[in-house]
Amino acid sequence: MSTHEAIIEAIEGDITTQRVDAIVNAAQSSLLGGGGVDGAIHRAAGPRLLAECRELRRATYPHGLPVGEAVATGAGDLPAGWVIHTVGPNRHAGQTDPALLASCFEHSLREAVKVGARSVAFPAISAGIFGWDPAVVAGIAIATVRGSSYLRELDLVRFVLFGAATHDAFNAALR
Ligand code: AR6
Repeated sequence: MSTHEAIIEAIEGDITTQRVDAIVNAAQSSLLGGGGVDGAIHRAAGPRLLAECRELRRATYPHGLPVGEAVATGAGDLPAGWVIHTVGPNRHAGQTDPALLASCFEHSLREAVKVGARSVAFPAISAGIFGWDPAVVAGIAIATVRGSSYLRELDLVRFVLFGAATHDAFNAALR
């Protein structure tokens, strides 16, 4: 019988330097880059990532990636093997449904398992430019990952947070 249990942890750091199989990008619907963690990931990954995103837009998502969905690409120059792009709900645009944010985490895990990743790093999706309270994001993130059936296929889910306050919020949610 398997006693496998994935580790779920939270650290303070920069997600672009993580040596995990897949990192998750808090993207925008256009998939063509932006500010925040999205900008940092595209800068560190280099032009191959943008080229893959442009191709995804052309071939699969001509109208952009919908909020709550997730899609995987290669990771360009990053140490990770894949980038999983997901679009969080934008509070400033009235997107306040927690189910939309939960679906970002769930669909990202699904994509990770689909490409064969065993370790995944997440940022605090929607807790920056999209205006969600980091403590609320932390609660939804941890509950969704813990409850996900995809967790059985993974060894590690690491939340990589910018700033002590967000890190504290995730540690509180883990306890
Ligand atoms: N590593 C880890 N976390 C980071 C990093 C990094 N390198 N850089 C920023 N963060 P945000 P959102 C944190 O704004 O709220 C973009 O323009 C940041 O401090 O990146 O989902 C996209 O293109 C915050 O805690 O994402 C979209 O248009 C968290 O990551 C929009 O912003 C998320 O902040 C998405 O907004």
